[in-house]
Amino acid sequence: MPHAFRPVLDITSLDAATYGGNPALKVPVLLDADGPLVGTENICQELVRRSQTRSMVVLRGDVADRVVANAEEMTLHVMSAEVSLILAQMAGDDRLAPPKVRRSLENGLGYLNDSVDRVLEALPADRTLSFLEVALFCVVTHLPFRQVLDVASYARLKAFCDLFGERESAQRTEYRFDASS
Ligand SMILES: N[C@@H](CCC(=O)N[C@@H](CS)C(=O)NCC(=O)O)C(=O)O
Repeated sequence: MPHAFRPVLDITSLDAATYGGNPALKVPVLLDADGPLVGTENICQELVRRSQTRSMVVLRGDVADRVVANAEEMTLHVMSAEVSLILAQMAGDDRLAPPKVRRSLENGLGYLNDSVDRVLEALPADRTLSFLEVALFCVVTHLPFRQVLDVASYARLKAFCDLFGERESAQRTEYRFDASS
């Protein structure tokens, strides 16, 4: 479907208009004729609805197995802890974040490293894509990209990322900083 990507170049902006009208001052936001749709999962659900590939995609909560549910929660926790650390870093001092934030991020990654193989086995074998795998790949590769954490010691997660990173979609969407011109 035709679309355009509009980066937010100043993530410290206090103007909701900078974020497509998101009052939480966050990205991503999907803007279409119906107005803004905020939140990554909402946007994923909308894209899956439009693409009519629901049966091939595993969204959060689709799998009852607790190992998957815990990994979904832990992945989102690691993401949000990373955002807190980045915001503190941007404020000039990452010690501004309570020590618990970094510890819980490392604990979460350790948990995911230990469980990732069981998690992948518990996902439906005929899936094309899962929210969990995309989110996990994104956060594990984003941590070193933003120099928040060296993830080299999380060997199972690295193996997962190496494999998932072979997908054309992953290779075409590597992280980069957008510039205004
Ligand atoms: N629950 C939201 C979280 C969004 C989020 O934390 N986005 C980050 C991406 S970098 C952000 O906008 N950070 C800037 C901030 O929190 O000020 C979602 O899933 O979309």
